[in-house]
Amino acid sequence: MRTPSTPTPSKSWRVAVLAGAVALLASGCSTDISTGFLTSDAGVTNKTGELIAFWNGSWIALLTVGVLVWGLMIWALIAYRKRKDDHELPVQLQYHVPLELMYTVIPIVMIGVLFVFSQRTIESVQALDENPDLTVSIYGKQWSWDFNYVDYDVHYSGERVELTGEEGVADELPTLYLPVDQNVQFEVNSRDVNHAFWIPAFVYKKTDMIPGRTNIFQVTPTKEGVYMGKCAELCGEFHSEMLFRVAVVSMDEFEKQMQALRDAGNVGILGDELNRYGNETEGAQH
Ligand SMILES: [Cu+2]
Repeated sequence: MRTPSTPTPSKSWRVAVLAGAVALLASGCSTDISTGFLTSDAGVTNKTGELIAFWNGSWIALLTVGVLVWGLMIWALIAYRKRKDDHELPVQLQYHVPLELMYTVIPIVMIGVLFVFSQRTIESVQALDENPDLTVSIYGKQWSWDFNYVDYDVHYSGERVELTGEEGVADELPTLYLPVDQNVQFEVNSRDVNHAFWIPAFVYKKTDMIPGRTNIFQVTPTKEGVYMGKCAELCGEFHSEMLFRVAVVSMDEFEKQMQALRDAGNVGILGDELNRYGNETEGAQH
């Protein structure tokens, strides 16, 4: 019961909450329905197109089923509610074989369809070409990244960037350079604890970085630009600052960057010898 002294939420308060929610949604998601509200587009890599198509197909199918099921539930609640003076049990339907077959077979078919599409997409996205154009070996470490450009025998060793909230900090993030339209093999590893290598705009996140184990995937970036990358596995105190940037650049620019690393003396590969536990087998057991 509401006493007169209890303030009721005013209309403006409700409008403010609604406006806030809309602003949050608008800033957090792309508003483009064709990408399924993902902050990417089909042209970013050779694989984003099929991943976005799979995502869109899945959520549209699932939402359709959801709306149908919720609709039927609400309809049944209303149509078959208990009426006044109605004290009879409704018609009982246990051991109704056709009905039970229906609600067993339909979900199996639905899961089967999702399974086939998932499997097809996974196989295609994880396919490895025997001769990638470029190999980068990447180590996650508390709380930054080492990038090795294996074919060029140069490396870049990142350091954690403190997020102070001031402008310009993003420019200091470790940057992974990738040449556009080249099939890149990523070999990811960890120096200490589990991390995960994630470039959200590439719409692909399978690559856990596990000490003592090399995970491999390939992707061809097809659109020049700067993308954000991050660690996607809670890995300790400064996990949130384990960030990097990915610059997809022309081949000319890429070669220039490789030369710059060589000129800076960053020759050679930073391998397992820098892992916290010395060698990878030992590291895996900690
Ligand atoms: Cu991490």
